Amino acid sequence: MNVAMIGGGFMGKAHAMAYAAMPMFFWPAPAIPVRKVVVDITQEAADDARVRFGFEESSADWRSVVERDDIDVVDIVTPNDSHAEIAIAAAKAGKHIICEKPLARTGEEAKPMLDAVREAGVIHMVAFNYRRTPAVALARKFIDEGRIGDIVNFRGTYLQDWSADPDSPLSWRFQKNVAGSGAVGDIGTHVLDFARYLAGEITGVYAVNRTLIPSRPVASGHLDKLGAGGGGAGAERGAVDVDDETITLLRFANGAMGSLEASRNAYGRNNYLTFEVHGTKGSLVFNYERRDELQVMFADDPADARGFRTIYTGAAHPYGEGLWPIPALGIGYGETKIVECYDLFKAIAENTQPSPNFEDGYRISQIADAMIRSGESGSWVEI
Ligand code: SOE
Repeated sequence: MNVAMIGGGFMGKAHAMAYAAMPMFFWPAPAIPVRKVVVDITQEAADDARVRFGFEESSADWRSVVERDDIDVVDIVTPNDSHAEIAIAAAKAGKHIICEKPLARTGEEAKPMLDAVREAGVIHMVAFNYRRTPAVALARKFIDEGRIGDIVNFRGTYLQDWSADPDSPLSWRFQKNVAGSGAVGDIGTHVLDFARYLAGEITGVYAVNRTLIPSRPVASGHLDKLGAGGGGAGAERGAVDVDDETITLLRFANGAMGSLEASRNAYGRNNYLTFEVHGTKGSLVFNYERRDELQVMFADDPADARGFRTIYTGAAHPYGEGLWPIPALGIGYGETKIVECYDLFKAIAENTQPSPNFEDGYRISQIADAMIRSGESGSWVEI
């Protein structure tokens, strides 16, 4: 199946690698992704991405590319402000779509995207890849099997430090008109995906948000270099108009309660995406920085052997049939994207909607909006 990838940056690298590697891991593959066309903002950048990421063609015009008859799948790996326009055009052209997270800048912007894919009857996916980590999928399996009973509490964090330096650049991720929100939309939404995946639907939020660093050096060029590439301390500074961090309380439809913390300014935390889920019969703990491991505690273990133990994921666990045969050989960011790619093409081949899809993306955008509103009003917001 021919893929048009719109965007050749950091996420483009991850997705291109997954298209190449997916059949090497999951064989027979549900379909072979063909890296047909890559699009970037200039022809020069697109040519560079074509050579680097192994695409057959390059273009600087996404509109004509998404309409091509020979394109089956449109992959949106651009900054958040262009997701809606590209997705709606791709849906109208009858293409299956994978879109990077968050689906859109706001729930209001995400809704017409959901309407468009529903109307077109295409397969759609939003790229919350971390639930594809085998240990996370294993946690879900244990929950589905009732191994920890009814869920009573979910605690999730996503802490990074790539923007902790006040002189790191004002990338698009700090501009509301491009990103929609800050830590809430960029990384808090990954925790929301975990929360919904493991503990069920979220019905209310109470958030405390703040912007810790109100201005940053203006970034040059269009590249998303995260913490690097700014003009440094002496450079012209621009205003940050999004949140830097959030602490949010969560209420779930099933009566569980929970919390979410997100910050990109937490020195020493790199990709500290964690959850702890407590049930009436046990607990599960995960930390992406140790992503081969799931900590489990089952309350029905003998009293003298109770406590957390560590399961290293491998062939016996979710996606084990395709990934590495020995536990602890090492799951990486790339593997989560390979599994995501596998699930997308499997869904296309079987004509079923994968999860998370645009419906989940829309719901998560609504919850993120509620977190921002709650932070402004200082009160609970029902969703
Ligand atoms: C930056 O915070 C970022 O690149 C996020 O946008 C990604 O979704 C996350 O997985 C890694 O960090």
